[in-house]
Amino acid sequence: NSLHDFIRGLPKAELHLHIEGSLEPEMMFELARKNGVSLPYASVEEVRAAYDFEDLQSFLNLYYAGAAVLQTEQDFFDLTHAYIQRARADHVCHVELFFDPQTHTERGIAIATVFAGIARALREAKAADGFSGSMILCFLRHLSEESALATLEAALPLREAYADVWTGVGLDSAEVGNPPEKFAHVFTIAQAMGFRLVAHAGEEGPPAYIHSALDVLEVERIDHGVRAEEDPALMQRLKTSRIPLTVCPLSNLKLCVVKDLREHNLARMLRDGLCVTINSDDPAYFGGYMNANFIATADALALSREELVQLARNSFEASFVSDAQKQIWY
Ligand code: ES4
Ligand code: ZN
Repeated sequence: NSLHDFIRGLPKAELHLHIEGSLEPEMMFELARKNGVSLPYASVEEVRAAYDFEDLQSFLNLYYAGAAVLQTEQDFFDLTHAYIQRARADHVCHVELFFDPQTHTERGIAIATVFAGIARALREAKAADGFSGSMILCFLRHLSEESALATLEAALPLREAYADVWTGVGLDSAEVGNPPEKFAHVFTIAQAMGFRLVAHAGEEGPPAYIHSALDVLEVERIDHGVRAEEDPALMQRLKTSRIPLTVCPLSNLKLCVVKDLREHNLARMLRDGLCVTINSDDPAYFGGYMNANFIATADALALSREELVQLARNSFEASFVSDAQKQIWY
């Protein structure tokens, strides 16, 4: 299929990728054995069989359980290195990856261990073949704002040492019942410190959460945002401001945000002029990395080559790299 080959060869940026969500069952088992962590599954096949989700929470339960096998700096390096290899194979040349320190510090892992392993893999890839990557620290929204503030405070001593890779903060985990405004203070502080800001909004939550992510948190991108379509005024706002949406089609399918990819609103929003991007979210859990997301979406929604090029261009436009670097990429 020549359209599929065309997709594979397109240079792209990935802006919505939870590094803990790139933990493949094989590595999960290997690390569990090495670190003496017990898993509630007997085999890799059993783990894969459990990846049948009803909603975001049913996924998060498994995702946090899986992440418990990550313990050492080398584990975080190996995880990130494996992701980068897969990304490069998909012609992803830039990633702004999410990581969830609270998932690890709550288990007694030092935040410095998490930073060191992820950053070493990103730096090594940059030195080896120019692969570009940065890190967005995400706060878990099911936890308190005090916990988010404590996490930012614990990370601040690392800021200088990781200035080349740690560019932003974000907000993820269980959306409904945990609106953006719960994290107003921590985002105000992060903004004053010069961090770039993003938040998950409008995945399962209502359009009002997208409004408050923009107005209260003052984020520069919306992660998911697919429920924006329910609010015409919001759609107009996203269109005129070119606030990017980092959409994750296979994630939306696996978490039953849509029941069929052919019903996904990605093409409508793209054709309406919004800055829509395609991303993989948690590729080890949702059935595919970047190209799998592009190909499944292109097939389901009959995307044209021009539209696929627009999606790839949008990914660079929406990235947090310098304008000079964007000029080079598109
Ligand atoms: C996530 Cl799909 C999704 N939504 C919200 N939080 C997350 N963390 C990891 N994947
Ligand atoms: Zn996500």
